[in-house]
Amino acid sequence: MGNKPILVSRPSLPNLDEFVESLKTIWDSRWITNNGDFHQRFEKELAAHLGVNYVSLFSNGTLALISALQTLRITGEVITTPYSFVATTHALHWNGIKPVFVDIESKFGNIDSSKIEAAITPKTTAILPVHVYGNPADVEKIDEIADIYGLKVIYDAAHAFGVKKDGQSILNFGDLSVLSFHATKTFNTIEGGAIVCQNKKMKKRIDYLKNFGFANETTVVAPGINAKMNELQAAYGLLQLKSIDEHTERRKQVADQYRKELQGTAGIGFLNDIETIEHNYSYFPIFVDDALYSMTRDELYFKLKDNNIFGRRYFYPLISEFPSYRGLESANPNHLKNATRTANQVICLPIYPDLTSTEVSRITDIIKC
Ligand code: T4K
Repeated sequence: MGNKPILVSRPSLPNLDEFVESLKTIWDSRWITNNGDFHQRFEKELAAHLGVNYVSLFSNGTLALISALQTLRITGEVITTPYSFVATTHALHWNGIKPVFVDIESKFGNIDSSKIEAAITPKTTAILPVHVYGNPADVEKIDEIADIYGLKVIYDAAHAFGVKKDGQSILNFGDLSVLSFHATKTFNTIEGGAIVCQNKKMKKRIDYLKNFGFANETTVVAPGINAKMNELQAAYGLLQLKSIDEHTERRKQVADQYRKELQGTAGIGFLNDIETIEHNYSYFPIFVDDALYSMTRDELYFKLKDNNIFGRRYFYPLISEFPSYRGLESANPNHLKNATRTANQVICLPIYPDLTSTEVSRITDIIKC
């Protein structure tokens, strides 16, 4: 019992009876995908919940990212961060775009906005920052740079479901924001994702692109892809909206307990809440400084594993270190010092709504001794 495996995340599921009711409706209707009733309702309710104008649902976050770049016809070079999940850069690669990596700031792990201008070339068309762990990137500065240089901004908001800055959704910054609803995310539709946009015209283009480019039965306006969310997942997502606030509150309690119990442990750093931000507590990263802590990050990571605690080193290695990207000039680690250090220090500890306080203490006890 004491040694039960604890994974980094555990998906929250909707009420099964309610989901079965939705399934019965779908079974009766025989409408199982392609912009059905549940899909349309979920888009509307999600937009209202998030406080955004328009949501286009996708089958996953990666296809949403790839399609967001297509939507804005991004080409050439795009400035991005190496400190993310590989999907961020892969989306550029799948569009034939050259990623240009810029270092992160060392406080929250987001792209360092003060280094973006130096990376702009005549080929730069856009900036693709990530709100890492749900902490907002420097949106005002990034949007200002984009305005000055005539660049587009697509935020990879895969971690930022429900995050608000000064009471406003973080998804309203930039041209487009992309969400992931993967099983491991704060809000899941098993697999899934979305693009958030500001106006109807843009939504129309996004919706064409995720459905092969069809504008009507006989008109294909662009070489689109098939990235539609089906009715079962949309119905599941609608039910998930009922419990998301309660789950976020429970995640906050877990994060607070971690902070309380790890406070003062030499060599273990963590992120604190920012006053102006409504957080979603999607991840709980700790940063191991082995000059001050009794062991290296990897020694702690494997010690936790030996105790059946499966944290994850999100995001190690850096994307810029993978074979597909390490040959790029901007992948030179000398220019990515903060990112390299952070990737070598991080462990994301388990966090999910039903992680018990006893389990949190079991984890912190191992870290503290
Ligand atoms: N941009 C960013 C910044 C992202 O973080 C991601 C995805 C994307 C874009 C792309 O979005 P999607 O196309 O995925 O919608 C996981 C997720 O698969 C991935 O969605 C996520 N980021 C990434 C950070 O984490 P892995 O390779 O670590 O997954 P895996 O299978 O090792 O699972 C992680 C942990 O969760 C394990 O301990 C097991 C546990 N788990 C997993 C699943 C699937 C469960 O307990 N139940 C489950 O059903 O990538």
